[in-house]
Amino acid sequence: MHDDLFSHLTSTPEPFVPGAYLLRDFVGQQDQPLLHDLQRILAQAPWRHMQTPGGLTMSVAMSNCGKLGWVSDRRGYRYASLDPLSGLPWPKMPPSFEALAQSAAAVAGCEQFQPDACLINRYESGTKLSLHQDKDERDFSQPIVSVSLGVAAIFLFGGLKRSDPVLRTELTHGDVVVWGGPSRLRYHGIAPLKPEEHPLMGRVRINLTFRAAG
Ligand SMILES: [Mn+2]
Repeated sequence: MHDDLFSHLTSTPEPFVPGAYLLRDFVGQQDQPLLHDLQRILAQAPWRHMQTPGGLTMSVAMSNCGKLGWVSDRRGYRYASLDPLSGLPWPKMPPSFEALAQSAAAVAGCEQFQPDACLINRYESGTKLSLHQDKDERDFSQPIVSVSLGVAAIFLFGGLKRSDPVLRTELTHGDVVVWGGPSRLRYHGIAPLKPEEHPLMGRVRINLTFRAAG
C-alpha cells in the first residue's frame, strides 16, 4: 500500500556518501496525516527533556512511539518498552509512520527494514544535537531513517571517527535521510536551530528517527 503513497520517487537516488541517501521532500503530501498521528502520540507520551548520564538536561525535547523507545537518564542510554513517565507501553507506531520509513528505506536499497522504534525529537530556536553515533541498537545491518518536519536545520554528517571532516547539509520540511551499510555508524548531529518560522509547524523542527533497535 505504501508504494502508492510514495510513488513520486521511483529510481534509487545516488548516495551522497556511500550508504547514505538524501531524499528531498520524500514526505510530500503525507505531512498532514503524519502530523495528525503525531498529535495522538504526544497526547499519550508528551514531550519531555531527558537527563544525560552525566546529569545534564538535554535541550532537545523527546518522545517515542513503537515497541521500543530510546531513553536516557543517570543510568545511561538504552531502549525501553515502557515510557518512564507513565509506566505504560509507548504509543503504537502508526501505519503512516511505518509506511513512510519502509518506503524511504526501500528507495535507499533496504527492502527489509522493520522499524520497531521511532524517536521523536523537537528542536526550538538555538537547540542543537552534538555529534554522536547511533549505537544503542542491536543490529547495525539495519539503516537509520530520519524524517525532517518544520523549520530547516543544518544536518552535520561526519565520518566514523569523531575527528573526521563534517559535511553540512540543510534539511527542510519533508526531507528524509537514510544511512546504513558503510555509513551506519557515522557521527552526526544538528547545528543550533535558527529562529525561523515554518508555515505549518511554527518555530520548531520535529525529527522522526526510525530504527530497528531490538
Ligand atoms: Mn542520532
